[in-house]
Amino acid sequence: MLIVHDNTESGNAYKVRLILSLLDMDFKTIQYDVVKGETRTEDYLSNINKNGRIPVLQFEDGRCLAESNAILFYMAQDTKYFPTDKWEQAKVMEWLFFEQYSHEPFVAVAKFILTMLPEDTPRRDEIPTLHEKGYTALQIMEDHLSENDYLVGDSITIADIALYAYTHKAYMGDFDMSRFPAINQWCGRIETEPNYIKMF
Ligand SMILES: N[C@@H](CCC(=O)N[C@@H](CS)C(=O)NCC(=O)O)C(=O)O
Repeated sequence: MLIVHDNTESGNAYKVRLILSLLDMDFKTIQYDVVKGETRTEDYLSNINKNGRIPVLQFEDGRCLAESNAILFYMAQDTKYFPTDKWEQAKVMEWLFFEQYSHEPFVAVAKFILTMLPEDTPRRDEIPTLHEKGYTALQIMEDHLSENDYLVGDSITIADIALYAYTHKAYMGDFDMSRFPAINQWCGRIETEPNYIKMF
């Protein structure tokens, strides 16, 4: 059976659980406390991911694939979640890179600091900058989704799955999501997909 090296608080890991569920695949999870450094042990670094992070998808033959968006791409090929048209494939990649460089480092990290670290952490000083950059990313999504039901084409792809993961929990990083009606409607569309599972 497939194994997800996982943490239930992680949107990156949730992307993996969500695509596996949407594809109706069986999997089990192994949980790691990332704050306690459980992904940084010698055993984990040697056998699961030398980059010391979850998520990792481990196949029955033992091979391990890290990086949430690489896992989405691997699992979605030849399914309805990855388009066949080359331009649309490239547009999916555009959103996946956007997610990793312009969205996740701000939207996800604000949630991490406010929900996973102690209330007196000095990292709370980062929140204003994270909000400024996170709001910029969310506004880009809002502008696109005001005119389109999905990020690419006219049905759900891994671009939507990747961006949905941290966007639908952005309020936990104190982002005011009432500013983004098109994003909220798009989240609702994703949540009607057969075999959809919640993050928590
Ligand atoms: N680019 C990676 C990011 C993975 C990542 O940052 N994982 C975090 C949890 S969301 C982690 O494992 N942190 C533990 C650590 O860095 O020690 C992906 O998309 O999978």
